Amino acid sequence: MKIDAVTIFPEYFAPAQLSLLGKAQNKGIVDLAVHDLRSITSDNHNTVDDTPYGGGAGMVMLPEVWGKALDPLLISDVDLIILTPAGKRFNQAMAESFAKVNHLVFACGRYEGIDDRVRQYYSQPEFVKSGVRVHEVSIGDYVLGGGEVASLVMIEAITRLIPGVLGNPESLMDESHNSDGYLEYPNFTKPQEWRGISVPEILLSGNHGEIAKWRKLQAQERAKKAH
Ligand code: JFE
Repeated sequence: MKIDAVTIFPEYFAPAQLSLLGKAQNKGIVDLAVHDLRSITSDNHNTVDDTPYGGGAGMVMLPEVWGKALDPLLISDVDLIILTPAGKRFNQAMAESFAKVNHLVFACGRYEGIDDRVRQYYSQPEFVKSGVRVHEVSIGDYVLGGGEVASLVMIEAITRLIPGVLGNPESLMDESHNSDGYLEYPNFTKPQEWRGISVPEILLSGNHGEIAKWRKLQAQERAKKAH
């Protein structure tokens, strides 16, 4: 999978070189390119923002700069993800569907976000015909300083679902049970007793049928408390 991220803070993507995602890049399964939006600017001050029409607080990112950055990336068969707190909420189903695509482009805004005409422009029928799909996505109901951290969250959730990225495909198999609330049972490892607290006996029984039943019950109890 080809992934482009466009940002004025490329350093936010340094953690993408670590762990599973870093290895996936070394293996050639994921090809992540981070583009510095400032390098696209042509004025002496590297301006990327201006005051909002209609007034109000803060600054808005210039469509001209974003157009120059995105035009060469949005050729065909590509999903453009514009991060915004007003977008569709990212979830596991969305991660699974994005894990199947060829090319993702993350537009990471700052300030009060990107001039809305950027979204409008790449949503036009000519782009739809050439396979450009635009998505406005939020990772949750809180306001971040910009789209970088949200993109990193999405990239991690998506890329670990690509075949060959996760070392052990069995840990992905269990996640498919998530819709029945199977994923969120409590886990235990050695030692059998720690600071006076014992591992539940059932987990030492070797009875896999009973263990599965117990885990399902535990997950359901947790789900009741959390949601
Ligand atoms: C940007 C900002 C005030 C945006 C109305 C670009 N889930 C999620 N939370 N926050 C974001 C995503 C996010 C994504 C991109 C962003 C926040 N900001 C900051 C500040 C109002 C805003 O939009 C700029």
